[in-house]
Amino acid sequence: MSFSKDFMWGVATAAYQIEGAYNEDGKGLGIWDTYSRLPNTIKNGENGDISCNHYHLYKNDIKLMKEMGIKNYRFSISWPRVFPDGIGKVNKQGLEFYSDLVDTLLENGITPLVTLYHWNLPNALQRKGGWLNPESSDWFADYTKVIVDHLSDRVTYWITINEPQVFVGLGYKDGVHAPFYKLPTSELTQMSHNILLAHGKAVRTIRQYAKKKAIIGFAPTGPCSIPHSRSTEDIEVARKCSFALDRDNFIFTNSWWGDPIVFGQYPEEAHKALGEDMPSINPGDMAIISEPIDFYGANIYQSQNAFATPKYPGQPVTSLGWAITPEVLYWSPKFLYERYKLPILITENGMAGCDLVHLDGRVHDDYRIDFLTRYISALKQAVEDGIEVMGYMHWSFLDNFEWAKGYAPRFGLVYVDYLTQRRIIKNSGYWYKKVMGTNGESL
Ligand code: GCO
Repeated sequence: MSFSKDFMWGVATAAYQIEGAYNEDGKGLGIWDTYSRLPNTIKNGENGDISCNHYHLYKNDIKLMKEMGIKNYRFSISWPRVFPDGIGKVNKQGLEFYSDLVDTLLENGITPLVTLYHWNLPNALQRKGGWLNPESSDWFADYTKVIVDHLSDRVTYWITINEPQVFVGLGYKDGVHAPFYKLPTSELTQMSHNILLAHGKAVRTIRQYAKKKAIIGFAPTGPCSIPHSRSTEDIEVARKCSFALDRDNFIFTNSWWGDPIVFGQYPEEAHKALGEDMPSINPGDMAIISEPIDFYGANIYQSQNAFATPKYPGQPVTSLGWAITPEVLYWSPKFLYERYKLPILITENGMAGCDLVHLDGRVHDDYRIDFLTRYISALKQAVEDGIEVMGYMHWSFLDNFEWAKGYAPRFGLVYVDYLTQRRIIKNSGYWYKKVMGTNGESL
């Protein structure tokens, strides 16, 4: 047994990282539009103002997708493009953009997977306290309703929130992502609770208003340990590490977010570690948060746990310094599946490279082909061992704006020359075409 016949091969992007057109056609500003202008926040003072100009070039980009044999595309909707003030007045042109995008995808035989929140919170809402405001989950539900009303006749796959671990952890705890805050623990827990409620209310909204069957999940990330050996003991140590939680790291864990969503309760360890700093929970909250979902998304890049997978001198890393640990694409889906018992969708996986155009005009990113061969083979092994995996969305389709790291780290299967907006399919793009076309048999 290998990848199922209906295995979803695809690519992923996020609005702020590729769209550009940050102030066009009635779009409002998000926290990334505004806070990235603060000095000394983003590498080289870069931002997403223009980026890949995908807002204007999406038809070409979709043509390119078709040429590459891409059948599934995970993208995100920019909340401030649709609601310039976050709530209230809808920007018709913003909605039309996403409607046209979906139409163009479908005309080209590509299935859209919509992410509702990939980090660019409307600035107007941040000014009202953002995710700390007790009304934030209702704002998100209202936004979701408008998107569902307009797209659910054509969209089946929905992802509520992308990586709460990272946007809360880096944006509000460590202060290295917009809006660059360092909040106290009690506020971080309350904010988490509000975000979980936003997720749950969005799930309810999609279920209630979708015009056709909806398949819903979210896209978290989290540490995964790789066992030292295949002994039961080592596997259990790695599993335990993969869900462990303490006072300092709780935001970055799998269980802080995954347990409330799937089990309807915060992990026992969280109560112990956080005590009085646990959020205040109103009656009915946990039922909203644990509204049933259909799949568990997972953004998986590297095994990060120093205990089970120690770094060693000369260990191969990507251009962002992330350890190359292919087995993580075996163990992480396995541990997540065995804990949460939901089909897994790999919502992101890929590597940053220092890609460049060679003298022959091509991008010879053989290291990425090597990386992906190893990682996707590990995923294949997981599937062969009975882990239910729905699909694999490569991060990313295009090189793009890598948040605080700017444009230098290139994650795309397609190279972007930001000066001319020319796209060049990298060798890995041609390679991936074959993998998708043979349903993984060519690996
Ligand atoms: C994330 C986001 C993406 C990143 C990617 C590479 O994981 O941080 O979902 O927007 O660009 O993961 O870091």
